Amino acid sequence: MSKITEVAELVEKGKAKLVGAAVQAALDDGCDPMQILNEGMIDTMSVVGEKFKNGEIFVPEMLVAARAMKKGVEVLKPHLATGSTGAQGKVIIATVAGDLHDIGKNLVAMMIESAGFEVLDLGVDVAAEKVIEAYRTNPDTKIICLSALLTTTMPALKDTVAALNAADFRSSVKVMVGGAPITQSFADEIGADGYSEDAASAAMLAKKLAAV
Ligand code: B1M
Repeated sequence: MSKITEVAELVEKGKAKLVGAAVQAALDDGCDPMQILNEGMIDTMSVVGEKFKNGEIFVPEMLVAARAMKKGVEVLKPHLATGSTGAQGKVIIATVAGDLHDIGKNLVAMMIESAGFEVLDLGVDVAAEKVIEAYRTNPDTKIICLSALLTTTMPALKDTVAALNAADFRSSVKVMVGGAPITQSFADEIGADGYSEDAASAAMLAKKLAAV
């Protein structure tokens, strides 16, 4: 079995205590960190999601798989994040109200940090007012990044962007959105400045938006 397949199996089974060592073994074996992340972890979460959808597993299994992935990402982080933090400016990031998914948001935060930004992570289930309050306390923020991972929290994303669009500071900050159910056309429709599909392209987009 390949080292990456081992990581994938441990993530899927939710073996949080063993994943770190398996990721380290894959790195020691010369595997590309991005490949370990994509094939060993992100693809595995899609498998977990499919199994959940088909009724083969339930919420607790999804939760332990998520915990295991987080442990693996901790070991990968120094190999993925290379930038000098803060040089590009400040970014606020949050998962919107009603949504508890944070793995994707954390990866976006990590890649954006790695691209040289200082990241203020507000966590999950964040109300629009909290995002606005965070900007007011950090008016040097260049970009506000919002994740929504459920179709049922897309309206919360829309409302948060609407609240930001109505704020007096809107012309001083860019708003980026993303998450599995989000598309470019939804981002355009709700009035965000940018959308990207994954964490790596989110970091590239952040650099582009910060330069405008
Ligand atoms: Co949930 N869940 N979940 N879940 N969960 C999904 C999302 C689901 C697709 C599973 C399925 O049915 N196939 C489904 C949503 C269906 C839908 O929306 N129609 C679902 C459901 C239904 C639910 C509950 C409602 C289940 C229930 O209680 N009955 C519940 C809701 C809780 C809530 O939020 N209120 C729930 C709960 C949970 C857990 C708590 C158990 C756990 C989350 C733990 C955690 O995050 N700490 C969980 C998990 C693990 C998943 C799956 C299996 C994996 C999510 C994940 O981490 N993916 C997921 C299935 C799936 O995704 N296929 C599923 C890996 C991650 C790297 O990808 O988050 O997409 P992702 O992030 C990507 C991109 O989207 C993008 O970049 C990231 C990295 O490449 N991106 C951005 C994200 N944010 C971005 C921001 C940007 C740009 C790009 O710019 C700002």
